Amino acid sequence: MVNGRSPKQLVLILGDQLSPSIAALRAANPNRDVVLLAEVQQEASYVRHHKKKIAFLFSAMRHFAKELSAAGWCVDYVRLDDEGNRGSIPGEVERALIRNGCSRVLVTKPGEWRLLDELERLRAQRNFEINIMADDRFLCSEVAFADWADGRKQLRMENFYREMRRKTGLLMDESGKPCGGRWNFDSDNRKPPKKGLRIPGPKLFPVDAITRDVLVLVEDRFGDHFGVLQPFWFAVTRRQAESAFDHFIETSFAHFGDYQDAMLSGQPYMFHAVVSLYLNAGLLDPLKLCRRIDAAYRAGAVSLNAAEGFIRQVIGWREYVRGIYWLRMPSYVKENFLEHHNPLPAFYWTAETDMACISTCVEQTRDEAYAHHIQRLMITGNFAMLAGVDPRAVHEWYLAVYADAYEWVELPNTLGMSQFADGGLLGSKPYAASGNYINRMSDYCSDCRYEVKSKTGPRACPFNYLYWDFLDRHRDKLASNPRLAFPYRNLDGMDEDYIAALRRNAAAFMHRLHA
Ligand code: FAD
Ligand code: DLZ
Ligand code: SF4
Repeated sequence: MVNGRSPKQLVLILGDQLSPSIAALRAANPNRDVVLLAEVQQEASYVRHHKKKIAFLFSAMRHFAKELSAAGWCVDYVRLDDEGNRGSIPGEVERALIRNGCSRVLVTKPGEWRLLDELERLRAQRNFEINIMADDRFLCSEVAFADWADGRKQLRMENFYREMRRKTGLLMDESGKPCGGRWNFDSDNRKPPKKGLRIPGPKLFPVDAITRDVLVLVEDRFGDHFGVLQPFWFAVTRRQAESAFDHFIETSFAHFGDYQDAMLSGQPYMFHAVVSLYLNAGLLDPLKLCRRIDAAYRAGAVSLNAAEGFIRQVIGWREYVRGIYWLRMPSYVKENFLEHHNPLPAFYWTAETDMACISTCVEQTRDEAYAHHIQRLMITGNFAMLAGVDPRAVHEWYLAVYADAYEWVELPNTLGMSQFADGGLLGSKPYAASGNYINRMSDYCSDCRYEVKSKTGPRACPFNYLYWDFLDRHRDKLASNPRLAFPYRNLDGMDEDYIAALRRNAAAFMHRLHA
């Protein structure tokens, strides 16, 4: 207290905290405190983020600052090219404290362990008062997740998800049972793509003056980062993000469930919502979206399998991976259960490969900073695991290339779900698949140099021999997994000469890959 009044506080809002009701703003006083938003080199380059991701966040930050000012807050906004910008969040906090005559900092807990650690160090080194508040934009707090996990032999998303359904009442009937008598309709959500589907795609927004400035800045300062910057059409305000979600419900949601796992060349978005970047930056509220879907189901406007599929992703997977992240960091990022050490192939950056599925997904990632879940899991993720790529390199790629990527959500999805590097903590089996799966769920194979039906030989699909070689070389770690009993039975039924041919093909392919 200064002269009987509370001291002026600096309210730090990070680039993915663009929510007007975020904890630090709720605890602050607009008549006294100063809000700091800072564009800094370090956050834009600790991995070399996709140009579209940087432009999206800088523009959304600038728009959010304008909205806060209009709402009466005193906002101190630091642009990347402002003179004296120290290039890091701690550096800008120090400068802003002095500039604004503040004596303490209020911040909502960052979404990445790295930045939390930096703020805690700043507090210790400079003896600043930094009040780090829990991020309550999630349904399940870190403490509640740790309590849920405590004492369980196995963590499984499905059990966690059921608790979240009970907690929220989403898709629950009056007697406390799940609507439709089942918790999960995933088995209805695996339709292969049909030719001739009309796919509307996400809502595209025009570039305004704020975004135009940001695009010039990003091209100038991050021109050598991965990705194509224009055309740029992302929503950059809350209102736009809400209208992007309305557009999804009106145009795509009817097919969302059925074709959730389907992939088609030239159709990066299929019937997906394309809202993860808005949710993760704080422009959309996850529970509000789920309540709308729940209401639409109850009004008979959407099918149960679509509604349940969407709600499961948001209150199930999204919350579950965050729980795992904070439960297991900082050691989680180092896990490497399968002892994979190969470098990431160059085609993850260039798209130059004869494998049509990979080149399609990487080109799309380069152009849009987006790939849907099955493309991330079963194409680029699956290949990296079959090819024995170091999970840390895979993680850094995913963190850099997608507009929705922050470590709390990206790391468990990559390291746990897609690379099985946590040995089955997050999911019960490795998502490994041969070309057969890709052929069933996409049209990629029809335009590929390789033959998806061939298992060995120069034209054989690499996913085929790499898949069997993967199971063969990890027999000691994976054969006892009950969910892999079927493929191991198949492997055991193959004759030795055939297995030797698979191994030879895999070794030759890996040799060419790293030559
Ligand atoms: P939709 O398919 O329309 O789903 C609706 C919403 O559900 C999404 O917006 C998202 O918020 C949520 N959701 C769905 N699946 C997941 C999941 N597995 N984990 C968390 N939330 C989920 N998602 C991210 O938000 N950021 C990431 O950095 C990220 N990295 C991933 C890396 C890998 C290797 C894999 C396999 C998945 C990753 N995901 C990530 C999850 C998922 O791929 C994206 O959330 C989804 O593709 C976003 O597109 P959408 O908004 O169109 O989602
Ligand atoms: C991702 C990102 C980028 C590219 N730039 C900034 C920035 O300049 N300033 C900022 O406050 N936040 C940025 N972010 C988001 C942060 O990296 C994010 O808040 C942390 O990784 C924690 O999730
Ligand atoms: Fe991918 Fe194999 Fe199909 Fe080619 S044949 S697109 S490599 S799965």
